[in-house]
Amino acid sequence: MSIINKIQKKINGTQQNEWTGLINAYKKFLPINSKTPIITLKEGNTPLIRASKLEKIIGRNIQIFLKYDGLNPTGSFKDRGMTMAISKAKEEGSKAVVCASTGNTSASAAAYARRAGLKAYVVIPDGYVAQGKLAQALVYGAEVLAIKGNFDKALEIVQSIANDNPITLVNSVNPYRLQGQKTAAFEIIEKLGDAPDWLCIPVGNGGNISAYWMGFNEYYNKKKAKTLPKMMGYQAFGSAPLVFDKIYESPETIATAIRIGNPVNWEKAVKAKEESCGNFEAVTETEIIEAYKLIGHEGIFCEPASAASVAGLLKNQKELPNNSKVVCVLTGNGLKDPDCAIKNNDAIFHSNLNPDISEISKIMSL
Ligand code: AN7
Repeated sequence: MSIINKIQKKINGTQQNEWTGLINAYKKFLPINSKTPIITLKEGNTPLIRASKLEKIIGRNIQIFLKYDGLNPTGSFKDRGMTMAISKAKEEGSKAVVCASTGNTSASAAAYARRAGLKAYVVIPDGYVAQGKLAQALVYGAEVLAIKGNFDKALEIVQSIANDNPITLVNSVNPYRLQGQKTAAFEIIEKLGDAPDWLCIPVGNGGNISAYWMGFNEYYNKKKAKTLPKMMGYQAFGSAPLVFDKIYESPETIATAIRIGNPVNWEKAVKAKEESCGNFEAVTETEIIEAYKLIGHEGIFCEPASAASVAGLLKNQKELPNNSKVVCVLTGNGLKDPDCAIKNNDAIFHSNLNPDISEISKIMSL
């Protein structure tokens, strides 16, 4: 780059190596063209964090990394897919988008639609969306339609509406969503120098596991990775259609993000599991909360659905050879679901104290 260019870039406020979002970073791998308006909040490039306490528990020289996708702009991995879906909707001249959501998709769709100047309608299961996610959808200015029914019903409704009306569906049936989400696999390979042995991931609709598998395969085929990981997908026991190969009419779990009884990417998720010689497994509510707390001990706060990845790893650890490398995907930020955090922790909380130095210092046993 010439001196003039460098100075120009400084003046424009963009440093040479500044991260400008995953579409800019992975243009070559994404279905965009010179006319695509890039709608971005600089999503992607999330940290891969070594989990030393978990490594101590599992032992056998197994390396564990947490892909903290809860650090995306709206606090979940959905932003990876949404930057693509909304950019393409804008390119295609759409004026409005719609989605069904357990919460994170609605937060992300609302933010990116707002930025693009599109109207967003989000259909959610009334009473089953975590507070933080609902707050986001409202602040980003979506129109929220809460139904007396679960996510699966909401999806059925929005699919039908999007079929018959000029409105873009931004659930993971929209192929651009998975295209954007596959970039998380690229980032992992770039950081580790190869794919891990296992990729542990929570599964709801099966979109993300399919996107990761696509990403790992693309880098493998381009010789940017020497190996492919086993895809290990985890669902909550009360909501485990892929594990037990049956539709759940009334899915239930504390991990409301993955409270999904009839995954729309069913076949793709099964294909990812089978081609990779991976596994689907159900984890209990207790196992999810235990993992949630252990992740907290690493100094990392994720939402309960995300903790299913670590719960699953702990459950399946005996199948891991010594010296393996594992990545657990933390799909959403813990701040999304403060109710769960306040009800499920081992912290000591003294309330109703007098504002008195000696009383307070006594409690601190100083
Ligand atoms: C934190 O927001 O389906 O298997 O509507 O929010 O790709 O569905 C959320 C899903 C995992 C499951 N972790 O991913 C929605 C929604 C978190 C999530 C999943 C979701 P998929």
